[in-house]
Amino acid sequence: MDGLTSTVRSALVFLLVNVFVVRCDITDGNAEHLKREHSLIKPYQGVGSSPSSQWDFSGSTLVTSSYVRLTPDERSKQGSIWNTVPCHLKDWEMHVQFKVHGSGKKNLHGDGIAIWYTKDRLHPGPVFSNNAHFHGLAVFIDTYSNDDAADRSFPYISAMVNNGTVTYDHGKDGRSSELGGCSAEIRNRDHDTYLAIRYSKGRLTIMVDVDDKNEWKECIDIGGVRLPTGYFFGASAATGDLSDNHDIISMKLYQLMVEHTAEEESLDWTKIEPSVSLLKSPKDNIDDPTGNFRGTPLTGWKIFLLLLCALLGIVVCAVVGAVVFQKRQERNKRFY
Ligand SMILES: [Ca+2]
Repeated sequence: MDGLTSTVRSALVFLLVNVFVVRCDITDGNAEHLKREHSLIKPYQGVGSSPSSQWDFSGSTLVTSSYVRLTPDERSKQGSIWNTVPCHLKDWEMHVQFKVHGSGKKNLHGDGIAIWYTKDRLHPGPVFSNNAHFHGLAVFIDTYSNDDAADRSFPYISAMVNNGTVTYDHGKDGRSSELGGCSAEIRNRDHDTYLAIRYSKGRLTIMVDVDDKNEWKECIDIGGVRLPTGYFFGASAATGDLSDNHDIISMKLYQLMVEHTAEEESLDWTKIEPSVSLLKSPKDNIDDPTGNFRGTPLTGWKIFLLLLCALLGIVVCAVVGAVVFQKRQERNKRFY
């Protein structure tokens, strides 16, 4: 019995180690790969004020030593902050720590934050205070449901890739152009809230960490996304009739160490046109209440994780069974 228990125990340890290794792979938070020139970190020294500054801002944005407030909790404010250094990394992961808070009651607050990776910077417009016909990637943290008929819960996080030809439909919360999304309770939380955007080998993955559990939860994961190098990272926010404080605490960009083929390396990545080779038209998302792309094939690590979970389940059952069996044996001994 003891032999069996120790075997089960070592199997469990082995599996847990594997889970840990897989998790490390999902969230690359390796400080060595942090790119300072694309990161916005407390206390934001020199932001906006010096010619050598790597970030500048416009509109209602207020930079303090502990947060960057894109808008205060007041009506009709628009603010943004932009990296001045174009990003030439092919594979990257951006971690955004943010805080949305205000005095408005449920559903009486707005509009949210957008995180950008775009060709143009500081280009004001109607989409969370930025240009509607942008080139590149936008991730929206939309706190107000403009569409009365929406069958989803807000705040809602969604992503959009644009080559300048598509207009974000504010009245429909960008539903017709979104690539996927998820609901996330991010407002007026007592703890820190995070969003991660990973772009690697044509795969866009968006994860959230908003429940104070220090773990990423997948929000969007799609392949076939093409984004060039040489674009700019930024963040913007807007308030309308309803408002909130929209604060960015940090934006940390990590380089992902990924190998590319010689053919890929020889391309001029700055010439890539932003696009998504969709399995279905984004307009079909209207029929999909979750806004997720079903039908994307399971990738290697997903299958591995699923198998691992199944294995873990079996092992846990075996351990519990063994313990119950042992307890019963002991009780039986006491009786006789
Ligand atoms: Ca909205």
